[in-house]
Amino acid sequence: MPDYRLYYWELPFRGVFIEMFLHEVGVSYQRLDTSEIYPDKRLKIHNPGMAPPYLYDGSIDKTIAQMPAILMHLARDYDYLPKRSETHTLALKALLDCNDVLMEITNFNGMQMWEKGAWETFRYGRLPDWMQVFEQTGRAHGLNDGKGYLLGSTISVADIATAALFGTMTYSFPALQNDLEENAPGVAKLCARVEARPRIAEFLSGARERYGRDYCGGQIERSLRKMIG
Ligand SMILES: N[C@@H](CCC(=O)N[C@@H](CS)C(=O)NCC(=O)O)C(=O)O
Repeated sequence: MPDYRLYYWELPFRGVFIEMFLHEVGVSYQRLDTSEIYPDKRLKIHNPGMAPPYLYDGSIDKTIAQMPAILMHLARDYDYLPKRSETHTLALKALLDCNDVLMEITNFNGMQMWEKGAWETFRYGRLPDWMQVFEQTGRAHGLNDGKGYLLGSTISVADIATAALFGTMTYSFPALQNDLEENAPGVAKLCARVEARPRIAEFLSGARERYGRDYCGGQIERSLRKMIG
């Protein structure tokens, strides 16, 4: 049995990307408190990493940080990467795009709290553009309203990440569901299909019971909630 340990906060945010993937491929893992590594031991582990999430992989007896790197590692091991070099690269790009959206929606990981003007520029400018980036990527690879995946006819890590991004965001902030449906209708349906995959659905139902609509936590979540109303 593979030995994985995920160190993350008791929140969905970046952790849910890894948890959804681990459930999709049906491997078990332990979820551990970040304080076991972060911050005191972050330089003492193999492959030091600045901040959670961290994934320990017993098969290499090492720990990996950075959400996109963790997903690339798992996707390679479980054959969830597209085969062609362009779509393989686009899978990495999709993970990096997801992480950029997470950074932007939290105003650069909570560096500053949201204020109305800046929030509206993001919500009605960059966020719809991001949604369209995913939609156009999917359409270019055959995603339409009810079938297909982001990078072709087979599910890949990019689909799990896309659903972890927009599915979690719209669950935590239901008002953003309309934004997604207007700007990225194919992606909205893709998120619902990925979330309905049996192992993912079971995981999400437990996680949503545990965390409710919590998203990224802290003052930045309070600031986001104030903006979205
Ligand atoms: N780029 C990193 C970002 C890591 C990150 O910012 N983690 C947040 C939680 S999602 C954190 O704990 N930050 C505390 C810190 O940076 O000291 C990743 O994708 O994993």
